[in-house]
Amino acid sequence: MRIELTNLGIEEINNGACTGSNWIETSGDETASCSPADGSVIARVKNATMEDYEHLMAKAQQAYTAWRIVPAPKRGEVVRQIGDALRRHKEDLGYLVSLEMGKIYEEGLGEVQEMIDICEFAVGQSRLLNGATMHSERPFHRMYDQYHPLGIVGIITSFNFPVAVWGWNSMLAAIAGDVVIWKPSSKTPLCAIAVQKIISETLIACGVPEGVFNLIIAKSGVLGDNFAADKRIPLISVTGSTVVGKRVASIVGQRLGKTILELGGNNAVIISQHADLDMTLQSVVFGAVGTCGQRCTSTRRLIVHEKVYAEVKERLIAAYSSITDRIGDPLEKNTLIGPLVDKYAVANFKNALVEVQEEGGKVLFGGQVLSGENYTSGNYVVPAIIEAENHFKKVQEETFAPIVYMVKYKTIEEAIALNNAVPQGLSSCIFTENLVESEKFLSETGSDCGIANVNLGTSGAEIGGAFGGEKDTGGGRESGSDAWKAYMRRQTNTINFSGQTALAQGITFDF
Ligand code: UN1
Repeated sequence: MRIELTNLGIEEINNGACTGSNWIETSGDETASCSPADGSVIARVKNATMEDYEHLMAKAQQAYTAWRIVPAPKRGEVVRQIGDALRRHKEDLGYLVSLEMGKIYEEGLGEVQEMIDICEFAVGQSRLLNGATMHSERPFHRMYDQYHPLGIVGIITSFNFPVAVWGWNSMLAAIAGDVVIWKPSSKTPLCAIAVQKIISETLIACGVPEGVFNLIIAKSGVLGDNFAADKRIPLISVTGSTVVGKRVASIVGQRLGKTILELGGNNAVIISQHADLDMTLQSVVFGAVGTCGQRCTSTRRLIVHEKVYAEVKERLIAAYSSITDRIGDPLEKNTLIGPLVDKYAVANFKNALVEVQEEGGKVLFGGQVLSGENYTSGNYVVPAIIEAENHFKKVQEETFAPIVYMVKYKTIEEAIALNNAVPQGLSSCIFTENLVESEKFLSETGSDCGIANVNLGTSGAEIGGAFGGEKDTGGGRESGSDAWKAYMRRQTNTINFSGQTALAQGITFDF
C-alpha cells in the first residue's frame, strides 16, 4: 500500500523544531530518515541547534504562565479535539509509523488508536484532578490536598512506539496544565513531525498559545545530557533502554528533578500444566514475534511446566514455521513480521544468538538473517526459539529482537521465582485455569512486575491501566489509572477558621 506523505505535511526536507504550529527554521545538520523495510530515504530533517532550543524554551516558559490558568476541563476540550484530529489521520499516521519504524500497518493503526484512547481518557481525567480531604486533629480546621501544574515536562521517546508514548505523556501533561518539550528518537523523527502537524490545526483553532506543545529534533551532541540537566524542566519522562534511563535519571537526580522512567523489560510467560494451550500459543506467538520483538513488553522468556514442555515446544516450533513466509514488507497486507529497525538491531540479534549458544543455549528454531530481493535492507530476521537456562547472562538481558528463551519448571513457586529472577520488572503473565496458581502469581509473593496478567500475554496493555514496571524498568508509571499525578505537584492545605491558634500534636507554646 501507499499513502502520500504530503497528507501529513511531510516534505523532502523538514524543519526539526516547532512550538505548536510555528516551525523554527532549524539550521543544524541534516539527518535522513530511512525505511527499515528497504533502506530508502523517506525524507530528511534539519536538526535543531542550541539556539533553536533556547528559542523554544523561552516560548515554553511563557506559554506555561498562560496555560496553567486555563481551567482543566477547557484544557481537556483541546485534548478532545486533538483526539478528533488523530482520528481523521489514523490511516495516514499509522502508515507513516509502519514506514518509518517497520511495524506492520495493522500495529501502526493500533498505535494511533492508543493515542486516540489516551485522549479520551485524558478528557475525562481533566474533570477529575481530585485531591483528598482529611479530617484535622484540631477543631475548626479544614485539611485537603490539591494538585497544581508542574511546569515544563521533557518527553524522551523511543523508536518502537514513535507516537503513542508521546500521547500518553503529553495528553496527561496537557490536562494537568503543563507544557511539553518532546525529544523523539532520532530513528523516527518524521513520525514526530507528522504528529505535530496533525495537532497544529487544532491548536490554532482552539487558540492554544505557542509553546504548549513543543517538538525538538536534535543530535544528542547538541541536546543530550544538557536536556536532563536543565533546571527549567521539573519533570523528564524517559522511555527507552535501562542504560539511557539510568544516565538521564542520575543527571536529573543530581538536581533533584523528577523523572518517570519506563525502561527495559524481560517479560516472561508462565505456562502451567493447567493452561489452555491453544489460547496460550496464540498469545505467546504475538507477544514474542509481534513488532518483531521490539516492544518493551515483548515476550522474552517462556517458563513452562515440565509436563507440557515437550508439547509446547513442538507446537511453538510448528507455529513459528507456519509464519516464516509471512516475514516481509510491513505495509503488505499478508505480512505478520516486519524488519528490525536497523542494522545495529540486526547485529544485536545475531550477537545474542552467538553468545547464548556459547553459554549452552540451543537454537530450536530460526535465527537467520534473510537476504534476497524481498529483503534488500538486510533488516529481516527469522524469529528464534532458544532452549536455555534462566541464569544465562544473555537470558538476563533484554535483547530488543524476536528471541524467546524456553526454560522448564516443576512447581508454581519455582516458576514465580524464575519469573522474578531477572534485573527487569515490567510485564509478566501466567496461563492457567487453576485459581490457586493464578492467585499465587498475583499475590505479594508472586510476580514482582508492574504488569501481571492471567490468561493474556505480556504485551498489548490497554491505556486505562498504569503502565510501567519495577527494578531496572525504572519504577515509573505512564498512561492510565492515577499516572496523571506524576505530572502535577501536590500541595497540602490546612485552613484554620477557629479564631484561635492551635498547634498540632497538642503542643502548648504560650507566651
Ligand atoms: C513499549 O513497548 O514501549 O503494552 C510500549 C504494549 C503497548 C505499549 C508498549 N500498549 O505492548
